[in-house]
Amino acid sequence: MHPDAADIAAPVPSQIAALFELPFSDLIYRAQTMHRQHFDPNTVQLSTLLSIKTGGCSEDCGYCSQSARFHTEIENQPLLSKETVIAAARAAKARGATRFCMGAAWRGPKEKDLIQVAEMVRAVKALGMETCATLGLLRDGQAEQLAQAGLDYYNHNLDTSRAHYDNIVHTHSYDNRLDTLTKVRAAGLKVCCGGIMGMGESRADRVQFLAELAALDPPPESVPINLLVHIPGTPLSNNAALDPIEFVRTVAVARIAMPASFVRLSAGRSQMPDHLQALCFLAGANSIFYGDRLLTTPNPESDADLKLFEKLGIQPLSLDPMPRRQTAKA
Ligand code: SAM
Ligand code: DTB
Ligand code: SF4
Repeated sequence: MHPDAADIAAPVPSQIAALFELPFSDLIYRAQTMHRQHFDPNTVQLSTLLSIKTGGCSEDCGYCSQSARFHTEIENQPLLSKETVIAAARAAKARGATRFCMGAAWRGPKEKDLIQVAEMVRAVKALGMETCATLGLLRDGQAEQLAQAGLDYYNHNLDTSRAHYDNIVHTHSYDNRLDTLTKVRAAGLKVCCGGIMGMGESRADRVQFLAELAALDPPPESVPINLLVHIPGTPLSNNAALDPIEFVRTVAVARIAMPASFVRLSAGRSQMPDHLQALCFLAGANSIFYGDRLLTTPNPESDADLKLFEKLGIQPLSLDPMPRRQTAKA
């Protein structure tokens, strides 16, 4: 946990709602001021994703290309070999990523799967990278197995408000997700937990969603804010696009509500012009997914991201302990 996190009282929904209502410039000023109290404003953390098991998932999450219940265009892929995963992690490290996140299209891992994933985690950790996994719901003991293998972060998103969740997912519940987050914390892992904007939720849902995240004790160390990627064949494929200014507001409110957390500008960047991404960084986003693929959809090319960073004077975060003011401020 960031040392400041324990001192920060979680904002209640009415306070979060009031932030959303602020004039845009006032909101961005508040977010930027808060950001500068906790982080170097010109440093952004880079995580690379790899889908280690793709498609054929039993769940019915209405946004997802990988549910076996929807007719999408993805190719199913069983669990990758450890060698393939190591090669991808090495390449990510060579490009400058500090964290490698392994994602699997499971409701949750079976015991035999987890043994193999634990081996992958050990190998990626041995490369000197931070490790993250997103494998779905965990049973008792599984988070501990991952922790023992050297896992740093577990990604498990609440995705939206409790009230809206039931409109999007019917095969597991919000409480199932919270239960896995409790197990992850109890095992001593860092929590990566965020959501998807633009799933037809109201602003009140975004308020409740951010209040849920901020009330986790401690708040997640990493908060991915995804913009829905419209996947043909999924129930949400024809959803109206979220107003980009409302998306930036959501990033800014997340920054203020969880001042010591890394806020990741996540899925959806391929659809965002540079100036919209720049506004998100100004609003306090300080992490991205880096590499030309997310799980099943495209992400900006690394070269394009590095060019954008250069234009904005942004440095990638390094795990090297020496560089000045690169990590969260103590
Ligand atoms: N199966 C595991 C689970 O559901 O937790 C891990 C993989 S799942 C694909 C991880 C996260 O990816 C989801 O919780 C969601 O936030 C995000 N995601 C999936 N499809 C998306 C889409 N079309 N647009 C934006 N984010 C998406
Ligand atoms: C997260 O919040 N976003 C990532 C990661 N955690 C696993 C996944 C984004 C997926 C976007 C759609 C796809 O590529 O399938
Ligand atoms: Fe399965 Fe995860 Fe996709 Fe839901 S989000 S369908 S659990 S892969």
